[in-house]
Amino acid sequence: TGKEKWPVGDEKAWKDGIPALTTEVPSITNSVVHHVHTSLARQAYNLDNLGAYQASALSVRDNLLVKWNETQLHYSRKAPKRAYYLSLEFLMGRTLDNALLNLGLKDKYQEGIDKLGFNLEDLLDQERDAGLGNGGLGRLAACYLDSSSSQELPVWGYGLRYKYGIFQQLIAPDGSQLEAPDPWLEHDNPWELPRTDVTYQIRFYGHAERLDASKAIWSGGQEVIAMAYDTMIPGYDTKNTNNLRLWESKPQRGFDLQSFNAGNYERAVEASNSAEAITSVLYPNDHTTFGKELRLKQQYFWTAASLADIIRRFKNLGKPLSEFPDFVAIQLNDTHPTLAVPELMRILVDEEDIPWDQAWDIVTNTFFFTNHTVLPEALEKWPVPLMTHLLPRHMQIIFDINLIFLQAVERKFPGDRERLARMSLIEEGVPQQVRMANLACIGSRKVNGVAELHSELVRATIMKDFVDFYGVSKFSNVTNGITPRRWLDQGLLEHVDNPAFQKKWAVVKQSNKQRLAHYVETTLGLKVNTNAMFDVQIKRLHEYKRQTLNIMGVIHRYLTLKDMTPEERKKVNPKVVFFAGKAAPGYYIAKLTIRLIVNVARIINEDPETKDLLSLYFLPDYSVSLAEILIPASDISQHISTAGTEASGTSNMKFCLNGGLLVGTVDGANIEIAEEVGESNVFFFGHLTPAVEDLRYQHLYHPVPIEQKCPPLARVLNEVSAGRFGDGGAYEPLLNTVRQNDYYLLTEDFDSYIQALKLVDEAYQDRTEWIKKSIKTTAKMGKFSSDRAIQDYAQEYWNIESTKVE
Ligand code: B1H
Repeated sequence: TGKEKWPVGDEKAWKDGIPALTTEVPSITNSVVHHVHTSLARQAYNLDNLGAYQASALSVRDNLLVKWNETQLHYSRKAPKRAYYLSLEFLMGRTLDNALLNLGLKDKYQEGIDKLGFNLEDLLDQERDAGLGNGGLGRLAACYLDSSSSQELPVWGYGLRYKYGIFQQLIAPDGSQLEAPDPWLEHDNPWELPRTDVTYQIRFYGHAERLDASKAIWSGGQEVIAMAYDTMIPGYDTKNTNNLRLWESKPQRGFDLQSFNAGNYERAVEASNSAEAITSVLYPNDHTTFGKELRLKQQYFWTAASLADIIRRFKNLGKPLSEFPDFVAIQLNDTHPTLAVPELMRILVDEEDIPWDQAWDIVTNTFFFTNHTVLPEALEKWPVPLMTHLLPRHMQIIFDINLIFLQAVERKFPGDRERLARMSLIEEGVPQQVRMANLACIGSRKVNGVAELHSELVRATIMKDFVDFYGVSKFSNVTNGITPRRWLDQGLLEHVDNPAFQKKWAVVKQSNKQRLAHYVETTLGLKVNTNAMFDVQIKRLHEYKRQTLNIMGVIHRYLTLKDMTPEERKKVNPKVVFFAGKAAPGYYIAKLTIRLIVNVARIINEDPETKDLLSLYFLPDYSVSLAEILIPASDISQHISTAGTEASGTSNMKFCLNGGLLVGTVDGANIEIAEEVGESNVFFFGHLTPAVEDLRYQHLYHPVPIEQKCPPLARVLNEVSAGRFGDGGAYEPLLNTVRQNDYYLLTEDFDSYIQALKLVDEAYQDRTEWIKKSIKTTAKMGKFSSDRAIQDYAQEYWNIESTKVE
């Protein structure tokens, strides 16, 4: 309204007191020194890089807060429809560098910090990654926040403030992965604003008593407090600065007083422990569900707190709840926040007295659901007994939703019992289970996949019955994107054929390779040949992503080199292969793959006959920050999932944006990348999605021994078995996944994979052609900006408009 009353005192005094932006070098140095003295209580003589980083971060934070405050005021005055992105993961990485870039103040701060006798790059390196995510799904959420601010869209993120993010990966002497906790909040986090005044009480357990056919009262049980922490999300070249709100769990104030009164101090402390446990750690099982009560608690705690916050904000508008979907859109990032569907029903029906059908109407016009994988092991199901125990009222609501829904299905497809069983929210069995993807689908206005092929597979497989029921228009596609701010590391073109430009391009690539080589030397103490082709595969370790295919290819290359005469070797182009990625702590085969890679590296990097031509590095503890070093340094990167298994992939986009070419299968967003950059600039291989099912069937019922099916791969496996890379027996379980059954079809794709790598070698021989390919690739990547993706969501799904802060 612009007519807020000044709460106290003199309006002018308030207005004059609003801090201004700090944008010039003298005021920047002043503000950094100010923070050294007042916030850190230190001085020039006892300031190290960490302290200087903290003071600089606080100075930048002051700038962000000026914009953040203006943005929030502007949004509440304008009251536009808002969108909320609910994600259990936000893989933000570091903030300072990105904030400086988006504020347009990097040069000024560099200069200011220089004046104070520090080096900005060293300070940037002091920051810990915010690793609140597993991989692509969490990083996507972070890119979407960046784009929402940059596109001046009123979007907030909601997630959990895990005390420990994704584990730190260490490599044991025998080459296997060890996990250590990630205490990322050990030093104060300058980027978060604790909101001790923004809290909600969240109930668990207890009992639900029905009042009539739809309404009930949920009471008793245990309550914990959700407290908000806000993180500023700056946009690029705009004032708009959105908010990411993360919840921390805390024990109820005066928790379990009875125990205290009875003198049972230990029980009281236990209650406080269990409340704090909820947000203590990120679950590291990417693509697999674990069925643990604590995970379900996380999901409810987060969705309930977020909804309470969203509803409170909506109510401030003074509108009736029937208009909720006109002012609020909520995106469900995978099925993890699906409890928001029954939770909103509970609030509307039980607390707001809205009739069931009207409430359902509000719910199904508010939510939107993104699916990120069709792999069956990733589809979330929760045991009915667990849900009944933890969330008795939600379980009732889910049964009620199910009953009404199945009646509608029955009317449309009379007598089709099997269809009803497939579409039910409840999977029969001992115990019964709640199918979260079905619940997310029927509770949402629209459902989308994350690349064209994937969205097609969603329609054809996991959501087929729902497409029959609702019609196809509810199911569409938004191809993923990445923010060019964080992931584009070099300038642009127009000058593909300009030799001077090509030369500059090559120089940039070369210096990026040197930066990576420097990193490897300082962290692992190993020297990297920067004159070689850099070949990179970095992603979570997973059988479907086929790091195994890559390492088998490396061994094959090594054996081929060993077979050559010295004369023949002279014609070979040197190559360095990099791997990085974490394995879920309980994923045995994935961990064994890491161990094999590390031990193969030890042997071949020491072989005097071949080490100048082929070397191999496994870089521990992959993270956003490490990706920022690896990606710009690549000549070629590998995205080699079995066709139909990788929903999209987003690192493929980051590599191509940085002029790295791609060797990959016809899968996920690889397909759309090739459409954009031209197929001649992508190295495709392998069977296509429609063939996969048949091949798996053949493997199961008409197996052919690997010696017959793929002799070169059989040879590789035999060398590993025979102990050429250390303890052969250790790898048998991994090798057997290929020898027996071969679910991910390595034996089917190995030959064409080796062929594709050969084409890569040949193309790399003609360096000018290669550079042209590289330039063209970067130039054609516009489609994969998350700005485009977020505009798709804003227009086709959320119906929100940009709300610029002037
Ligand atoms: C993706 C996940 C995922 N798909 C369950 N599914 C998780 C599933 O903790 N969990 O339970 C965590 C993560 N992650 C990835 O999403 C896809 O594999 C990529 O292909 C895609 O690019 C990315 C973003 O859409």
